[in-house]
Amino acid sequence: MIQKLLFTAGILLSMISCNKEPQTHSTPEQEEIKVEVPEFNADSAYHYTETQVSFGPRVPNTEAHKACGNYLASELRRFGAQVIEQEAILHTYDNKPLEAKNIIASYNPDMKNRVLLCAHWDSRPFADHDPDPKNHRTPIDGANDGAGACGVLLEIARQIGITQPQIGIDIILFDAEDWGAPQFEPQYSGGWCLGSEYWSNNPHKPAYTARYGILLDMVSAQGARFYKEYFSMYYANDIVKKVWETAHSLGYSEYFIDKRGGGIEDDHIPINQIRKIPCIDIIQHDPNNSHGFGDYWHTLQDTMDEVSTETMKAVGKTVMHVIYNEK
Ligand code: AHN
Ligand code: ZN
Repeated sequence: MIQKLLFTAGILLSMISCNKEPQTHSTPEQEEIKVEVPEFNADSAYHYTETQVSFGPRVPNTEAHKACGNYLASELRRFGAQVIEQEAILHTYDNKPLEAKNIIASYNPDMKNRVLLCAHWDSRPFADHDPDPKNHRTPIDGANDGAGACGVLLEIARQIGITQPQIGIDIILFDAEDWGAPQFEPQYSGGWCLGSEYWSNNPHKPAYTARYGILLDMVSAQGARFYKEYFSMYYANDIVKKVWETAHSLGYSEYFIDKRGGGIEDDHIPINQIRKIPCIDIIQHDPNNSHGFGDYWHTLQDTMDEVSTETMKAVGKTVMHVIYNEK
């Protein structure tokens, strides 16, 4: 407000003191300070997504999961991050032990001002929403539900490795998000977000905190729409506003809808409630679907065929503009 008044006063003064064409004068106040934001390469993000999917479903306790976890950690190291692989035995809704690994990549780890970016890297062991009940116990590719958001974060990591923003960044790829109780076992419930819950109780650095967090979940599908998720607005409404306004300023209002979505139990819940870091969830929402997600959700149709570089670009570019504008 004060800046606005000074700016207006500056224009008025220059108009009074100058007798012709005052609008051609450029005062320091009129020069916009623009931050250089590196380009987000959506083809790279697509490639990182495809590579994850090529391992097969990243279901904890499988070889594909182990191999993909090593791939993600080694890529993040290649992009110059300090990487911690946080391993833990976590327990499913029906008390099965899972060999889980959160992958934590830090840039400028000693900086106090930090932003946390996160996604889950595991894929669901059950296609329990598949139209064909024969597929309900089959693990999914999770091209969008898992790999796509990690693909976006890997490309952001690559860019940060080249040009650092003015703040510290942590990128966490959480494990064991998607082993929630399946539809075909209605006697059970819960079991989601085990990796983020573990990290929230056991952060990689004691008393770790960040200004805010941005969780990406299902941000790569063709035609995806992102609505303002309920818990994100409850815990971190200023971040929701900042992200949506940034997206709109970049021409992505078609993707980032200025409407409320429902509340989703996702990795941002333990981050908000246990770690107490205000964290939003950018997650695909389809109001025409009874479950609220894309048609492919928890089906065998969640494949690379559904992945769109355009959607990934809208999200990747938006998140990069947000973090490179922080100081
Ligand atoms: C529930 O269905 C309870 N939460 C959705 C979280 C999720 C699953 N995100 C991706 N897969
Ligand atoms: Zn899922």
